[in-house]
Amino acid sequence: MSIQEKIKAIEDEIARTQVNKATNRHLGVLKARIARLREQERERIERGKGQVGDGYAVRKDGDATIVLLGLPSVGKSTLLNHLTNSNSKVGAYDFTTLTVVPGVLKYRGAQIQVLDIPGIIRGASEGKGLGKRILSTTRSADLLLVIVDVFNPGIRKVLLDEIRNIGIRPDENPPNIQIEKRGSGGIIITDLVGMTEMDEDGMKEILREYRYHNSRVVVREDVDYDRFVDVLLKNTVYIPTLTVVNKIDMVDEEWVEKLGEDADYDYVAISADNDINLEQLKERMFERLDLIRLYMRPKGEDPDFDEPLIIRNGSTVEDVANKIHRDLKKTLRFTRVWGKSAKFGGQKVGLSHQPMDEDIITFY
Ligand SMILES: Nc1nc2c(ncn2[C@@H]2O[C@H](COP(=O)(O)OP(=O)(O)O)[C@@H](O)[C@H]2O)c(=O)[nH]1
Ligand SMILES: [Mg+2]
Repeated sequence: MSIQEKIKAIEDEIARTQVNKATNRHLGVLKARIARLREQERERIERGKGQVGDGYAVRKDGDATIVLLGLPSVGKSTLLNHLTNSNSKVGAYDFTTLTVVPGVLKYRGAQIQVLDIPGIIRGASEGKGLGKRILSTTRSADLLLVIVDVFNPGIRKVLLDEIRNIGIRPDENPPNIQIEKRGSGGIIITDLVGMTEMDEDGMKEILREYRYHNSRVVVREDVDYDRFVDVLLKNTVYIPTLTVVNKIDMVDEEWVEKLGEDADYDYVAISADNDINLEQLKERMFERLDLIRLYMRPKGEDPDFDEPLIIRNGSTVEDVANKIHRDLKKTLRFTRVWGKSAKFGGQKVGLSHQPMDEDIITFY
């Protein structure tokens, strides 16, 4: 039986099983099995040779990487061309984009790599037709732009479900559960939250499924079996998304209003072709990426306000030093900070200090 057939067989069993309190655990175990098979399939693809139509390898470049996701003809190439320096082919027919097309968006001093990825959608759930580079490029994105058009915003849910199948958890944080493999002693579970979604026997069954016969588990968050399995999978990645509704030029105001009433999610309504709301989109992308700008001030000189250093919010002075030069930390005596994160201008801070947006920094 191929991996696909095994998955299908388990899915059939799930479909036959009534969902209730009594079957909850069994369903959890079945889903855990599927997740494990899917991961094996991904690993097989990523280990294997690239497939035809795979595109070329795109190096992760710039301060952050954004991947565009959407059905053919929603306007991904158009958006890429209008946001970046790219010159991607736009077609009124499907599948004009056959390779991964990169572009660079310069915004607030940041260089943001934007990638138009073909074919991710149809192939994803079937586990076929999806090249390993497309797979790994998508999984390493810092932000996924989910693009739908005004006529079919409902497809957003389908897109999000598809990327879940390749191990991406859109807009989720990793569950707060620690699992430690040990040499002996069986499975020891410490429940610090009073679990309501799982029970210890169910967890143990799943842990054995994943070869954690001896392990110590500390539960600090009340999650269900699906999210527990995410912790066991080696390759789960947690990526924020931003939904973009394109082609608003094709409908009237009433339609746009109705869209807003129906949507239970946050989105930016644009027209890529007519440059409507693209500035707002850039701002929201920057915000979702959670990047901050730092101005470096060489000793005794003025800060460099032209070229900020771009770094993830929550990064430390140590991260900043490493981004500038690998060896900088060795010769660094101390650091001074001006701005929002400083108690007073020119405060001396240590390596673990977290600068904030538009701080000025001097390394000594
Ligand atoms: N009216 C309108 N048409 C658009 C817009 N954005 C893209 N299109 C058109 O939609 C078609 C498909 O666009 P394309 O960028 O190739 O879509 P892709 O397959 O997702 O890359 C082309 O004919 C575009 O000109 C828009 O904002 N408004
Ligand atoms: Mg295209």
